[in-house]
Amino acid sequence: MDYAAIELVVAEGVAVITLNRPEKLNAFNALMTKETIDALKRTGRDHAVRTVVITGAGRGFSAGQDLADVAGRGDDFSIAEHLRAGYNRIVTLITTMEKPVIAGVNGVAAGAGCGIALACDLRICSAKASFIQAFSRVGLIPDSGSTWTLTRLIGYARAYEMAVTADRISAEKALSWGMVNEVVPHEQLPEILMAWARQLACGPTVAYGLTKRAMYKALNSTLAEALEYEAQLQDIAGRTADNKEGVAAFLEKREPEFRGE
Ligand code: LHQ
Repeated sequence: MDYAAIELVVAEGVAVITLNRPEKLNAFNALMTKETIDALKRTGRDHAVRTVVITGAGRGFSAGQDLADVAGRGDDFSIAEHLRAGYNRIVTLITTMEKPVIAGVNGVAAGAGCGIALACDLRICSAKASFIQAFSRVGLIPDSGSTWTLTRLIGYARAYEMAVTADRISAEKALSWGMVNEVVPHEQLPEILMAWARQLACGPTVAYGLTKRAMYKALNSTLAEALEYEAQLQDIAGRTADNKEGVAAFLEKREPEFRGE
């Protein structure tokens, strides 16, 4: 599709958004931010898309904010507005999209690039991937949701350590800390990433989306509230064609053919 700073390819129920400024390690300039928001809205709305993949072209996933793009802005430049109009929308679109979003972390994910990878539902990483909460290197605090996602994923002490040291965390360490789902040999990342994506795209999409909604709500609720919300959402899942198909397939001892409905 006609983007300049990203690529969007949709096939077999999978949308792949590739951040595409490899010469700048896919740092986010204004155009890339605008196009990423547009692609996430488009893929979120498209019922033919049942899984979204976000990855990077070249040797990086994303180096976060393009610092050259904001360096020349005057005193009236508001970082708060920049975040609200850009990264906050990207993170909200990813986390509220009722289908799985997978980060294919092909290389370094720094600053807001790290935040965006952390906002995805799953992270499948190349052995060459790394994560840097680079913000403190430029005198800033973690943004793009990192204070929320990282503390929940790896706990306060490790999250704070990453923030104040801005050290590069290797893929292996990220795996041992529970930040990522799988680390694979670099050359095999595209193939393994697409295998994950295609498998999820053949799944019960409504249930996957409701699972995401329920788990996000559960992160900030009591057990009693979570039990009640599960009951409400299970009522919805239980009315889907995919629920009927799943049960029928089990009883008939065959593989289910989910349609995402
Ligand atoms: C870059 C960048 C980059 C521009 C690599 N910008 N060119 C929100 C609101 C408003 C303001 C500010 O920020 C934020 C949120 C944030 O994201 S703050 C954090 C911003 N990101 C960083 O501070 C990371 C900066 N980059 C790095 O520290 C390194 O590039 C890492 C460690 C990611 C990778 O290092 P190397 O593998 O050694 O690559 P490199 O540094 O040689 O970069 C390759 C090229 O990419 C290079 O360009 P050049 O023309 O010299 O070849 C870099 O200048 C460019 N690049 N990151 N964020």
